[in-house]
Amino acid sequence: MTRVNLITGFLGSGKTTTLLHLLAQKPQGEKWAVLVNEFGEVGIDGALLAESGAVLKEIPGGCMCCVNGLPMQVGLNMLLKQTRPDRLLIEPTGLGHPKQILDLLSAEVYQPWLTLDATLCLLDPRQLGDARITANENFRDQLAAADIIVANKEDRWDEATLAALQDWRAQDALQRPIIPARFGQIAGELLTRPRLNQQPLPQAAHHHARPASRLAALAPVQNTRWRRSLNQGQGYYSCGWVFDAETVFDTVGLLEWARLAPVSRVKGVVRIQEGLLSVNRQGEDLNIETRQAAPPDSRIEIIHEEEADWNSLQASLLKLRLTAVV
Ligand SMILES: Nc1nc2c(ncn2[C@@H]2O[C@H](COP(=O)(O)OP(=O)(O)O)[C@@H](O)[C@H]2O)c(=O)[nH]1
Ligand SMILES: [Mg+2]
Repeated sequence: MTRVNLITGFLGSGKTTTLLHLLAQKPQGEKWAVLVNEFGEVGIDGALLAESGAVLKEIPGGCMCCVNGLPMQVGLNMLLKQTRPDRLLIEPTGLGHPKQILDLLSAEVYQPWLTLDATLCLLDPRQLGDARITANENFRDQLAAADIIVANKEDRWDEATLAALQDWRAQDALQRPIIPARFGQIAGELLTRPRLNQQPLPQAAHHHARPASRLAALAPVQNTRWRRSLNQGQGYYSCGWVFDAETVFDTVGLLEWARLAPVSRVKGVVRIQEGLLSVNRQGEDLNIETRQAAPPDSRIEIIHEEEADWNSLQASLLKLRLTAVV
């Protein structure tokens, strides 16, 4: 039997950061696996989790329950049957539908294979004050489906944040535990708590559709040293680039580019002269780390509420390459 936890939360709330912290607490002798699903076409979280030692399966390119219904099931089956992990942690995209994923995991075919444990929802309580986010059905469904709320980014809260969180709690009919956290530093023991939430969840109003123009949009910039992929859905747009293993970026220029790009989310794992660098920005929260495990390429992804000027962002990014320019 594999015990499964869903780690949900809106875009940039700290799911991957929390996963890394939880993986570091894996009891010796247990085998853990991670299924990570990203909104963008270019998977970044997999590269961030690669050093954790867990068996990893990535599903990029949109909510796994919608565009990737079948790949998700195939990926899940393979993970369960080939790896037989003691625990499986699933990170759906910040724009994912928790109900469909939970329904799938509760389906009869999986009964002999897995037991659903507590669903943890990462919440950046500052987002409770952003009407655009609180109106988002995914944001609301993620909170509704949770057994435990992890109120993350405590270092960034002010009095208004705390008041918003207290208001939310006062209205929570299930009075679920709210665990405050910094950088997702929570006790691994939370994973072993049972799934208790039986609250019926609304059926998602609409599934993400892949825009017909997606592949067409790729064609004009396709070449051998790098490629770009676009995605859109649920009122969000993403643009990602993958560069080959020989491409090296100017460190300072790249950090400035990531800091100043007029978009809400930037993620990347890129090659620089000194080695490998991960850049992760949510709003004004910017995190930079050097990395050990080397993916063979550099990958960068940006997500925004509107279609941004991808071409000019791309032009400035391309100028930051130090090597062999095609
Ligand atoms: N200031 C601050 N930043 C955080 C905290 N937790 C995560 N972050 C940053 O928030 C950004 C998004 O985190 P990530 O785990 O990638 O979010 P995900 O999209 O939900 O997987 C990254 O830059 C993290 O370093 C926190 O507690 N405080
Ligand atoms: Mg993530």
